[in-house]
Amino acid sequence: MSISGYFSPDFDPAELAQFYQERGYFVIEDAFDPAEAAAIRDDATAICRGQHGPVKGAPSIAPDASDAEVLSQMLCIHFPHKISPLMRDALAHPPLVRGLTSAIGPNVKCMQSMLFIKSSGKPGQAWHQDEDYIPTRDRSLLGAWISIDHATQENGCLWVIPGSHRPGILWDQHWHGDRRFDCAEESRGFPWTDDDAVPVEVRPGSVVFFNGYTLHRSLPNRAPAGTYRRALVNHYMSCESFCPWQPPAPDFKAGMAKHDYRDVVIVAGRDPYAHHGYTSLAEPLLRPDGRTGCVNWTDGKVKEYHDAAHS
Ligand SMILES: O=C(O)CCC(=O)C(=O)O
Repeated sequence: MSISGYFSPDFDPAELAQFYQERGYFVIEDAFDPAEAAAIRDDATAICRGQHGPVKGAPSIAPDASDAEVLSQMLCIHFPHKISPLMRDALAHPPLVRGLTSAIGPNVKCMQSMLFIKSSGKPGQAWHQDEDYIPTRDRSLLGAWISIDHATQENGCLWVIPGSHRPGILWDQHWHGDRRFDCAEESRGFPWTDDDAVPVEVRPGSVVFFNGYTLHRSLPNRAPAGTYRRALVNHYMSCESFCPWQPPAPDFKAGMAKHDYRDVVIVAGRDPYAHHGYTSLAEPLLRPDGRTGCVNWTDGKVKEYHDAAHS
């Protein structure tokens, strides 16, 4: 069995599934070839420029703005697959789907994509578990983090705590007040320390898969100006689980256990809830990055982060 969790695209599914069950993550190296990764990278810039249509919350972009100017104004665009045919195809890229079916089971659906554009100096994301945000009924949530640059410790690669998915506990989240990270809250109170974490450095085109209960974070991009750490992250779950996500109305409470979000793409197998129908609800939107409008940075809760790279 792979000790490091890095598998080639011709991996043995049983070996990969065993690693995933024990450690809560794995990597498929070169799941996208260099040309495919470069095409996603170019398309990411086109999305940021608004060339595929509007992105809610995004600033207006002057046609003569340089790529660097454009990319520096973005941190994370949610649902790029809604406007980009290439990002839509990437949801079901065959080597990626093999990884998903080995880890989740034969029937897999996708409910979300996110495009992270981490320019030099941009913050990371504090420790968290993705099932805090996207619940499943069978703990099947899995993030597929498609690297479109070389992700290194210097430019803010992903870090995971191996095995942290196994207790099946969602740890309490708190506002961190730490400028290394964006506005999302930090999970605390778990029995691991930063020393238990491993960096997941990957080449462009490689994919990091991690369970929805696996604690993970990323640090700021401290590489020189002009160095990006971009990733397309898609989230999947088993088709057998309802997707009790995105309540249909702000005051919707009754029936959450039966709620089944239907803006999903079936990427493998069959959907036992196909009779619930499918719909299009999500729109592409820009997430504020903590330097450009997060309320947490303006209400006195900020702990300054002293770091030469950020002073
Ligand atoms: O790419 C990053 O910096 C963080 C990604 C992440 O935490 C996630 O997709 O859940």
